[in-house]
Amino acid sequence: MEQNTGQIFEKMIHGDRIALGKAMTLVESEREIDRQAAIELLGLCENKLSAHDPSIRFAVSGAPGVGKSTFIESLGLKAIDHGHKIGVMTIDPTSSISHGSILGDKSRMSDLSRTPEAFVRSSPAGKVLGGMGRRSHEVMTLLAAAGYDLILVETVGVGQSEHLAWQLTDGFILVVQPGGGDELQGIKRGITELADIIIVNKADGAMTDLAKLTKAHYQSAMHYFSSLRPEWTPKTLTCSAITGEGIGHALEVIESYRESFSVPEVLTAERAKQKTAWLHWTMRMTIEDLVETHPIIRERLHNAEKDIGQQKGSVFQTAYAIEQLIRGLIRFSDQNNA
Ligand SMILES: Nc1nc2c(ncn2[C@@H]2O[C@H](COP(=O)(O)OP(=O)(O)O)[C@@H](O)[C@H]2O)c(=O)[nH]1
Ligand SMILES: [Mg+2]
Repeated sequence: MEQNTGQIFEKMIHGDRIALGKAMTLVESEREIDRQAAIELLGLCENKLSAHDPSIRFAVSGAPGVGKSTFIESLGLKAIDHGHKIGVMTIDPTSSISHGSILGDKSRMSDLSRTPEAFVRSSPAGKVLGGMGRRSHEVMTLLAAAGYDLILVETVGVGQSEHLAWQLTDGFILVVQPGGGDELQGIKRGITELADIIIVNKADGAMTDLAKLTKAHYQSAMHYFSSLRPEWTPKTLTCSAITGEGIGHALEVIESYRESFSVPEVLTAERAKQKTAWLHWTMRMTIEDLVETHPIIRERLHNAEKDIGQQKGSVFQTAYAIEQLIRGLIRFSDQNNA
């Protein structure tokens, strides 16, 4: 296995897309044997990136239908013209979140997907929180090690997951469409506050003027927020992902963001924060998994639900008893390992 992992690594860092695809499948696999190989592989990537990490990683967020995928395609193609290599992560539309109602993001990016300088990964939904999958941090690591310098993660744009997307990436791009305030676009004020770059998309045809108005609205709203990054003042711009108008400017802003971010101290500190956030999150997921799949706990929960349905017993007492059970199980394994 070890040799195999080394081979995959060597191939993927030298531009072999099949090897990179294999690496991604490996890190997304839940099989124990794959997990071990994935950890080895990720270690090699981490090592390489600690010497030089060429990547900047953005979350691309916004309500469904505002044009995130179309924007990524348009921006990605433009960025490739400027010599970038683009890595994109999206969620498989057959996921439980979108109920298959959202057109496959990868099919929205068909030109980009076909370009050798781009790699578009549609991750299985599995346990995802609004676009950050359990393995998103790993996939970003693989993309960066393979030399993709502009990494874009399309998120689904729901609630608290945006905060996680913000924590795990270098920058937060919020895509909105002309008209309406945050509320009308289904965006919580908190999300606007996270944005480093706000893109008012669909600034074309009859919507052009309204887009300018919307931009002004966001620009004045931004004055009331305190900046979350001392080295950057959030920017608002308009563009059309369909006509390409304004996409060049969006790329310039992204490049200047990258410059402000590429100061070694800033980058090192930010990446350390991201790793820590990811560590905590992935541990929480593991604990949740262990608790939910433990046969004894599962049975107790199942019985508790039945009791609640039949108005039997006290829910507080039941919760307390299960809590004690979980504590007991952890203590028991502690003693075994001591
Ligand atoms: N007029 C116009 N339509 C756009 C633009 N960008 C995307 N759309 C359309 O908006 C719809 C949703 O786009 P999509 O990229 O799938 O949105 P997402 O759900 O945010 O990823 C599609 O019908 C796109 O063709 C744009 O710049 N101008
Ligand atoms: Mg999309």
